[in-house]
Amino acid sequence: MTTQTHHTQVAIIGAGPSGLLLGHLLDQAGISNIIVERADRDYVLARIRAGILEQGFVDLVKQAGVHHRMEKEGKVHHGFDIALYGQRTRIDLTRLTDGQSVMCYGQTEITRDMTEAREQKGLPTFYTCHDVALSDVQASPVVTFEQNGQQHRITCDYVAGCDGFHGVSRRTIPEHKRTEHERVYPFGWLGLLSDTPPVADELIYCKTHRGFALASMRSDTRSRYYLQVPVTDDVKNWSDDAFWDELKKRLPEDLAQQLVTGPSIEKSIAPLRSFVCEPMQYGKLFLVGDAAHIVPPTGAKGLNLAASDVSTLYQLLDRHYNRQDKDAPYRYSEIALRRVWHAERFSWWMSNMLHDFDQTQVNGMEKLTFDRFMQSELDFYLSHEEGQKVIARQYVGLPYEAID
Ligand code: RFL
Ligand code: PHB
Repeated sequence: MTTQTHHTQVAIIGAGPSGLLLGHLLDQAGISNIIVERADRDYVLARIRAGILEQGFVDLVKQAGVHHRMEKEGKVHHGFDIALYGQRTRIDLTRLTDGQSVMCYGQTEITRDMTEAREQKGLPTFYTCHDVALSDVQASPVVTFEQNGQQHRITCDYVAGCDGFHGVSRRTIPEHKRTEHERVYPFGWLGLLSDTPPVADELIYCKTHRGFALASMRSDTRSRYYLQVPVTDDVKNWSDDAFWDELKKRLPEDLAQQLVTGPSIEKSIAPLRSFVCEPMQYGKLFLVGDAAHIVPPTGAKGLNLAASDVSTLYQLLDRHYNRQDKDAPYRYSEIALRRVWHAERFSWWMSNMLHDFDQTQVNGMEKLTFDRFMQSELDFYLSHEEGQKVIARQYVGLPYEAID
């Protein structure tokens, strides 16, 4: 069988939000790129994931020129609630951060927008690729794969590994050249999507004696709710009725009475994990987004962190190709990791504070002691403006590092 050969400046592995956003930004800067994706197009477009975008992400989407539907349909959120055993405190993001906010617009929608825009521009994307492999990434990178019985080979200057936690890019870095930091939590999030009006205008994070719950949304007519469940639980154990019954028990009472229920469109359990791979780079291979790090979703940071990696990498590649700064890309890991660790810490902190740790021992402490510490810490932060500011500043997202 003959092999089809291609050449591009940057080969991008993965057509999720990281890969697509990077592809658009590079194209705007005149840098050629090809995306190689393992799944089929419809599967990629059907995935239900994040819902909250930081301003930095929104700005990047505008810079990439794919913002038109997001601006029309996305909803700016100026605050959210934390309900601590039924007692609600509003975190007024806009007041506490001198004017900032977040955007409620689904990852599913932004992925669709970026996919369609890429097709309209005629930028190359290979879907349903098998046996994707990277070689010679320290000198002259090559990406090989098979698609519909045809072998392909891409030669390129750089490879952006945007292929998520289970992708091939991170595993291409020899084990002795990377350090992986990981914490797996003893619970997961059972998510339910339904065409019902959201129970409130803003998000509500609920800590209760029955475990954590989150009331979120995708639009005025589509809700997204989550329940903390044991990591060993199975979605088959949860009928829609069982989900709604449990949610009502975890929402503040006045809201539980107003909750509109209906059939689920999607229901799944996501495990919670904190993970960082250091460094995020090996020669001419860069790890971007979930390929390099995972945060538990409690701080709404996963997708946003992926976007800040994209911003850093894009700027460094732009300097390399358009400003003759040949060494710029080698700064990627050091710059990206600084923001990664901030988001990891915030997401870990929010997760510790809001979940119920169903164990006799947590971090070497009796569960009861641990819960009391966490409750007291959350109480402390919520009870005064300075504490709320600490939460708000991190929730809207720390500024992207300026690259000089
Ligand atoms: P993705 O989205 O996993 O995309 C990776 C792509 O790579 C493909 N792939 C391969 N392609 C080629 N060869 C291979 N060998 C490959 N292996 C994999 C995959 O098919 C896929 O298309 O990673 P990316 O682009 O870095 O994006 C990361 C985000 O998806 C993720 O961080 C967020 O969804 C996390 N997240 C949230 N983030 C937020 O910022 N705000 C939120 O509100 C939020 N909520 C969430 C979340 C994640 C959740 N789950 C399901 C884990 C809520 C949930 C429930
Ligand atoms: C979501 O709507 O999916 C969502 C919102 C906020 C989070 C996590 C998930 O912290």
